[in-house]
Amino acid sequence: MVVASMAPGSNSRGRVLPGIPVIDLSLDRSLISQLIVKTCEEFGFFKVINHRVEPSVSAQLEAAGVEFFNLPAAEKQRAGPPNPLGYGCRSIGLNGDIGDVEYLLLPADSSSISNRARIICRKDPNKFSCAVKDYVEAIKELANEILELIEEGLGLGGSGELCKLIRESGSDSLLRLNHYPSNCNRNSNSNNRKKDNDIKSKTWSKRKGRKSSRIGFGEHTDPQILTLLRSNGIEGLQILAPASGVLGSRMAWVAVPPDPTAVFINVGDTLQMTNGRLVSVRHRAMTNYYKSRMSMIYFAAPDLHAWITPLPGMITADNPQRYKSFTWAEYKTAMYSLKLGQNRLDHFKIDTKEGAAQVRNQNSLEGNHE
Ligand SMILES: O=C(O)CCC(=O)C(=O)O
Repeated sequence: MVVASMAPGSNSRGRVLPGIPVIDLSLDRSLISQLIVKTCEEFGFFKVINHRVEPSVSAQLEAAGVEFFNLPAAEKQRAGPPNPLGYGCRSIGLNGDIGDVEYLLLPADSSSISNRARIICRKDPNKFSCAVKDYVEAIKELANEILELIEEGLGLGGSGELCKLIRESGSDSLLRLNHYPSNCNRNSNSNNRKKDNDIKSKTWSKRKGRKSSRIGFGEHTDPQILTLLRSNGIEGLQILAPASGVLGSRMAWVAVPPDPTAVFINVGDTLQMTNGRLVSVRHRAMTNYYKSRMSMIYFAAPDLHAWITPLPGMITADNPQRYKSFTWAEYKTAMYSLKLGQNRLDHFKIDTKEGAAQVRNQNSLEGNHE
């Protein structure tokens, strides 16, 4: 595997893996498709370099995001509340999760973007909507490319099974801009002090010898198929991974070194269409004491009615069906009923005996057709 060289060890914001898996998209296709599947099996996470998302396109969206988050609070609130799309501050989801973050959750289809832009950026909605559309177009291409590579690495050839889920016109994909204000800025604002102290008592963690960071976005897995994240050069993202980088070793929070030129990829819950072969990664984001961080995240999701069911060849006698099939709408309903950190896939788990019986039935049906 192509692995970034990094000094092993740990820092106060999470351990540092000997190497975050890095996939260089300029390398041979058959090699990278194997590497991607391997890293998705082990970590559910990797970073891609030499991708085709132009730096100018990312910079344009980052600038639009910064301009929005710099607006006075009352102006930003006009784009909220997030129900579920729109501007949100501190509250994440519907079940009382709180983080030190403000965000804009946006639709990824062109006409909805234009409509939203009129509320989000009254000064120049056209500029805002162009920045979002250009980025979405580029990052969606990258999502397609990664899913094609995953299909190839899984031996599904050019079946297009995964890609078609996000390509369809009714795809429920989203774009999220997260802004994590620095703690020192926040602390200097006396209006925020009371709220700060409430959050602090829950999330502030004191560590020796340095200014602490806080939970910006609590631990969770992403429900969608694939997540593509790009952030500015400030650290904050952490993944739960084998501490020593070796599968089977103790799990620990691992700090992901920031790289604004790269795109970070998370396997989402819905890739359980691989029957547990690819794992969705638990992750969280911490704030930085001195500098604010901004991330731009594309969640590639299917149509609400899409049926999420194991891909061909993923169910075998040794690996009976692990999860019930579900529609994306059903999965979202389950997600909205749970707290951020709860394991949603557990709600769709099949008892293994039931799964084995399904394989036997399937085999005997296939036998009857021969
Ligand atoms: O902002 C980040 O780095 C991670 C945020 C995240 O996990 C999310 O928005 O689902």
